[in-house]
Amino acid sequence: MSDEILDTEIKSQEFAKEKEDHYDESQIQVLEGLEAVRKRPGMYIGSTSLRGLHHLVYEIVDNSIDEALAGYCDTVDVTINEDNSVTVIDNGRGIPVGIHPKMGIPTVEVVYTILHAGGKFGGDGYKVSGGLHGVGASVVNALSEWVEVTVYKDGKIHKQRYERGKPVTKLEELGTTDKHGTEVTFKPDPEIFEDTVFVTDTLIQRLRELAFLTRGVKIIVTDKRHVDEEGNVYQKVFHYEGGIVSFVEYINKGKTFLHEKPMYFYGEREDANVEIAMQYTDGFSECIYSFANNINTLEGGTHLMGFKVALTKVLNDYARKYNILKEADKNLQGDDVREGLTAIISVKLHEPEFEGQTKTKLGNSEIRGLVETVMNEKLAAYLEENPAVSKAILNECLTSARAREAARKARELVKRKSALESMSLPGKLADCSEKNSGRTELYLVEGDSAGGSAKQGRDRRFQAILPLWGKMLNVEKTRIDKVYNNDKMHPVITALGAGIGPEFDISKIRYDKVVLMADADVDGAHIRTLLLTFFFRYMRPLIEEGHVYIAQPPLYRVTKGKEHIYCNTDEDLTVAMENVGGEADNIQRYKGLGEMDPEQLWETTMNPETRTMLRVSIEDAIEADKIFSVLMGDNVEPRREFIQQNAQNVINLDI
Ligand code: 1YM
Repeated sequence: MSDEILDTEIKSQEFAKEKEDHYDESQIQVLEGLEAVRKRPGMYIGSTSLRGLHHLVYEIVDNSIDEALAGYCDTVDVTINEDNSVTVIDNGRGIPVGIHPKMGIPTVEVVYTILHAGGKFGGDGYKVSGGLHGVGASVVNALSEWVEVTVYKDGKIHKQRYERGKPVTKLEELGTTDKHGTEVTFKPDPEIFEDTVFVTDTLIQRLRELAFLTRGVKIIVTDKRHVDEEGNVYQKVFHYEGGIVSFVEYINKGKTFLHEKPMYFYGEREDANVEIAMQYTDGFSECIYSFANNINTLEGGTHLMGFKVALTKVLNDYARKYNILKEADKNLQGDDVREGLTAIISVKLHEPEFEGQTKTKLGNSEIRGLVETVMNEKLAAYLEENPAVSKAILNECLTSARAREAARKARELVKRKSALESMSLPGKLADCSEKNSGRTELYLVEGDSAGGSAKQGRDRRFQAILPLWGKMLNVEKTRIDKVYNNDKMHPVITALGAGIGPEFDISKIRYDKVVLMADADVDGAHIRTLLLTFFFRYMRPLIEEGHVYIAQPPLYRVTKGKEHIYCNTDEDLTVAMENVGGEADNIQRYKGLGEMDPEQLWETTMNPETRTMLRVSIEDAIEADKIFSVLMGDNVEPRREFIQQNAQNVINLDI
């Protein structure tokens, strides 16, 4: 079992082999190891922000998932306790408690106190750690105020407690049990983390993803901090017998598909395996997500490359063979065969190499061949066996190819026209005088009248205004050629000057910030959602790199004598009323931007010194993708469900 591997991992640290004394020399070195983690936590968990905080949970859960992958555990229970500690329980073999031959202390203590010893040495299973993951239990221990580990194994219960990485009790035998498994509770150290309050949604999303990626494992998430009026504790259970097939079905809920069941392909080599699930929809966006050892490879890599290359080849070969593509026709391109496709590619391999800016790009070259082989064989066979489906898919691909050709022509026409007219910026744009200063801002403003106020109120050196009017296009239901020619979208595209879709080039954007400024009511929210959908589908890097903002015009103005206080929320209003001292002279509720004069608009919403703006970010692209298609797509039923489920979260329907 693991002792052997533990040995090799620990060897380099050359510990003295003393069995009796708990605090011998080796232990001192151990504690120095964890001290290093406390000094530079970022090196081990990426950051000490919320992201790092949640990472602690994933680190412990990963050990349970490894145990599940090794075939010994099928249930993982994650509980956020009232005090913001977290308990993770699995029903696996339990961490070994016997004295470690090299270290002379119980193996569980080795796992929790020696840096890197808690890594993945999961028997016959694949090493499922990589990137930031897998730094292990000892890192969580080092960064926690306290940790308690309880092991149920061989009929006995053992427990040990640590504080800031150091054991404060010996491993104690507490009694007998017929259970087996490991239970760990830890409380993140407020000396280390900026914020120690877990965000339920963040944990839920990752744990759901893990349940999809680990077929058959039941992950139960309980948040004891959230109890409803009837006294029920918040709980969610994720258990998917379909694995990544269920994942695709989950993403595609609310879409119309071209074939009933997602396709599923599996293949393996000695030290790696690949799973692919995919389903075509009649939509226009491409939702392809790749994972390596359960880590979302946001920057793609060799597995994704293999998938894309093989997909294009297999579909072209089939289309040629059955004369769907005629001799004179050009081959289908990658974009054509991926339109409307939802796919999950999940690979497991022994020693993943993660590259790229965020270390989420898989570098192992051998994986590309494996994925290509699996696709070439299995997808080709699927197409042969399901001719009706194949025909429907290729039809969509051909339509997509034609639309792309039409879009290319439309773009060329626009380019030529603008070259002739020399003025290519939209007529309604009030541009700023500075160019590319790194602080320029483009305000997209709802309605001509608010646009007028914004034009007068702005600082024209660096703030540009583009008024938008009428009904915006819902891009979720439109193909790229129509988007390009649309009279509502076209000004936005040309004002930004960086193209759209596959040709979008972030380095060309003419403004550093794009600010959506709409009324704080339902119509304003609709316009914001339409614009965000557009940016998400056609200019995603703009959001990913943090250029998109939402202006926060005030909801109220409280006047007392000559003093005005602007409030963005009802809570602010309550505070303001308390602070003015005595009755306020006047409380104005703003229904729209139009009610503010240019000076007020500047002061409250546009002046960088005094305004608040929300920066739009994509925490979870998969979830965002799903929500956009549910909210803006064709099918009404999932939208109704979404609204019913989320209505209780809406505090102020006017926002
Ligand atoms: C709530 C956290 O840590 N579960 C867990 C961890 C281990 C085992 C089982 C395990 C692994 C092996 C053999 C093996 C670990 N053991 C070790 C080490 N849940 C949680 N469940 N027996 C039990 O890998 O061969 C490290 S993790 F090193 F002690 F074997």
